[in-house]
Amino acid sequence: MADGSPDETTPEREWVDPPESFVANANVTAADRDAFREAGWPECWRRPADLLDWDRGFDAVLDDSEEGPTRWFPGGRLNAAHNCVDRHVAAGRGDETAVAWEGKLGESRTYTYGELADEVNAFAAALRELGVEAGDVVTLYLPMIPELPVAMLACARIGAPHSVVFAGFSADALATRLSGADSQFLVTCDGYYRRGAALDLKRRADNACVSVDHAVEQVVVNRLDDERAAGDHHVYADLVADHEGATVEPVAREADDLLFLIYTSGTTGEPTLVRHTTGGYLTHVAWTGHAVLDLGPDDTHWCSADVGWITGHSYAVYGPLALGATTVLYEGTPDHPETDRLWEIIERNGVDVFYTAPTSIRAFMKWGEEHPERHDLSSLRLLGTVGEPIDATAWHWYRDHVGDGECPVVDTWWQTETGGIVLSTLPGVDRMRPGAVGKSLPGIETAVVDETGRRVAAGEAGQLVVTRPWPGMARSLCEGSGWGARRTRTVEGEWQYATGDNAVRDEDGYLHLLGRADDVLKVSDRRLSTAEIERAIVGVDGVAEAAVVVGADDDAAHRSEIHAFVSPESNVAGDDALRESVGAAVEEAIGPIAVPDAVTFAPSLPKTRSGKVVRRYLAAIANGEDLGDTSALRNPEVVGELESLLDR
Ligand code: 6R9
Repeated sequence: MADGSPDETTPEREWVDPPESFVANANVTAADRDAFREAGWPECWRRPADLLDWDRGFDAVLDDSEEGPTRWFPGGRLNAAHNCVDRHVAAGRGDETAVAWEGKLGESRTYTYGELADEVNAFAAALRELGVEAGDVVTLYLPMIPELPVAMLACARIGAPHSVVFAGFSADALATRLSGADSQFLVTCDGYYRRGAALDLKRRADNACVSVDHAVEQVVVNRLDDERAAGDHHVYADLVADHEGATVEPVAREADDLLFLIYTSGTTGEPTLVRHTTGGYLTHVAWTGHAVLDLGPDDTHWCSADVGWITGHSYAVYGPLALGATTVLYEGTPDHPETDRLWEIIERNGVDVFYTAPTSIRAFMKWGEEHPERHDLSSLRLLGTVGEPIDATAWHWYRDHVGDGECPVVDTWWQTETGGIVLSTLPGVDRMRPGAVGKSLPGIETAVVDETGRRVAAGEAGQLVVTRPWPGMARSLCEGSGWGARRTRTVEGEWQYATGDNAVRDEDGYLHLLGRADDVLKVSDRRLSTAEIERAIVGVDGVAEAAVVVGADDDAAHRSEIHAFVSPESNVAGDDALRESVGAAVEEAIGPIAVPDAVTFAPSLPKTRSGKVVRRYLAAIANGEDLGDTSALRNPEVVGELESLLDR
């Protein structure tokens, strides 16, 4: 398995080589990588852009002149739905499967590229008739059902940016996103199943709409039943039936016209709006789908992330469909009805490439290797992970028990803001190092820097920055320097985007990610902000202060635990009633995914002399880790009190 000289087999210096059979057939070879390097930045991005059909060729790869924003592929025009659907039908692939859906109740449904084209056209025609014009934002509040990618592509077809809101978010969270995007159209559904229970999504959507200042037109997909509930909304199935056979000419968009908006969690209490462009984003996800996930038209790809998050946008929808692959969409949870549900789906669909999060892999490990081993997973030829660091033990387990000890594993680092993968190994070119993500992809440059933006030495920790624009970059990052929300700056003439992640580069140049440097929480593969959760908690009567941190994995919830430290007002008891109010407030403001798994009431929270809560200590306390030196705190005694409260 690990080869090379003996010192290379110690855990930190371990190398694992991809199998020769994979290398021989990989989409991107060492020669391709060299050609990419020789072309130089930004010209090297011309070839990835050639993976797409352009209605008008671009005049230049990049315009990063001093005046105005950075623009990728200026002058180019294209349509994302044409690229993800029409061109595959035109190439005679209309009968091949585009979307393979696996429903919560064991039902399955497939859409060929031809069927996808028909429904996308029909729904695009319906949206137009409802008054949606190019540039109007359409909010999609839908669970993992095929109507979600259909609606995304229908929006793309008519040039209306979509804004997908994760179906697990609350009415309040949806309302904030509808208002923030000034979105007057909402596609939702009557409800969906989660852990055996039917959830009423429509009621949440209605509650959100009444608290938005402008009128919102609703389209409702019937997921739970076909009784067309009367109401002041349109029924998706009726709209599609009424427009059956319609053809809507795809609108040619400028390369930097918006394809979609997506809200993510930043360091403030407000959700951060991230906007992605049509040409740059689609180039980036198609290219990384081709080069890193090694996808092509013959592949069945399964990215297990929910389409409500960026990973699902890029690698469950746009990337695989732009490449003409089959994408698997799964509505359920990995342990329902049995803990081998995923392996059963992989076996039945002959999945070639599986892309999931370390948190899921850790759950699979706990459930036991007998589950994957009971299934024939020989169709798999590449595995990927994303969302948080994966340690070497989980990496090996994944490769040994899911990948039969053979499949290359790509650990891919990226963010909502980067649009697509930024750091990874190229599976047919690079050696892998379990526990490290690899290097920047060709055409992308990164560095690890100190607070002043200067590079630190190998082995030293610092913040990961990207030092040159890349096609998938969010629009706000294109709009000039601004160290605030945009997190871009110029250091000694060099442009830098600060990722908010700490990292260390080893002596072989491989990057090891150390977690967030800011107050963004990665609760497994979901991104939340401490400020957003804390604001909801502090809003509860009787709460003086609160701080939240991420703890160990909670198997039942398929994610890491959120641990809240709450300090009640002096005359208020920290009891179960208050604990319940805290949970309810977070559920209402954000949704069940952000509700703390543990609440510890504390007389006060550890603070610096300037009064800032030090979450690092709280995380160490929650996880039973060593605290180190606490003498810089204004109130070091509180740490001892907290530890005794947690019985340590
Ligand atoms: C794609 C996605 C972004 C944050 C990012 C980092 C963490 C993602 C990672 C990883 C270590 C990896 N992250 N991939 N950390 N290794 N391979 O997850 O986007 O939801 O915006 O989160 O996720 O902390 O900054 P997003």
